[in-house]
Amino acid sequence: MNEKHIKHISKFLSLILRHAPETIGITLDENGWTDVDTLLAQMNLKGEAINREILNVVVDTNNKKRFAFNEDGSKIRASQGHSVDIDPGYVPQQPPELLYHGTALKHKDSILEKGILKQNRTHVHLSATTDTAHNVGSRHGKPYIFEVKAGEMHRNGYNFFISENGVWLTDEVPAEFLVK
Ligand code: HQG
Repeated sequence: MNEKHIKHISKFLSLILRHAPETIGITLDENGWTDVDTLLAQMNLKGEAINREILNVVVDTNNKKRFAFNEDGSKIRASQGHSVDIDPGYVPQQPPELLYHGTALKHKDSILEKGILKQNRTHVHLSATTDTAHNVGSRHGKPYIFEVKAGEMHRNGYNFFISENGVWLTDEVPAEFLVK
């Protein structure tokens, strides 16, 4: 299995486990989990040749650890990034004083006006480092990084979660909590 194939399967899994499970006729439970055997069977049915060994390699080698198995390995889910309405069940955490949000320069003015909104996803995604935020922002165009006063938000009652793969999640970031 070459890297290109691994990446292809990873992207396909992101589509299925975050956004459109119905594409291959599967469902996610309320916490985003789906049965591994059913997933593999339905992927094969739709022409995506895969078996458990290949799935394990894709999960293990994924650069952002996007997918996780449950304890006994019978279920799989995406750790963050969903647009499908699931509750990952993460426990609220105390965030660091500052977190970062990488976006495109073209969104800067709108964000300064309306704050950071979750758009199509279940949460706003924040990064612990400017490097990561830079990579996230570069996906959308010329990157721009906002500093978010996460500690202050937390003290004002906003919940923060950290996904299994280290992405900070919250519902929204009102503009007043952006560092000017
Ligand atoms: C922007 C990737 C205008 C927001 C990444 C972002 C992340 C606004 C875009 C994860 C806005 C939504 C999520 C406002 C927010 N006005 N634009 N008021 N509020 N936006 O892709 O955070 O590689 O849904 O800044 O690494 O870019 O897929 O969110 O530019 O962790 O695993 O609206 O996806 O992970 O874009 O990325 P997205 P995101 P993966």
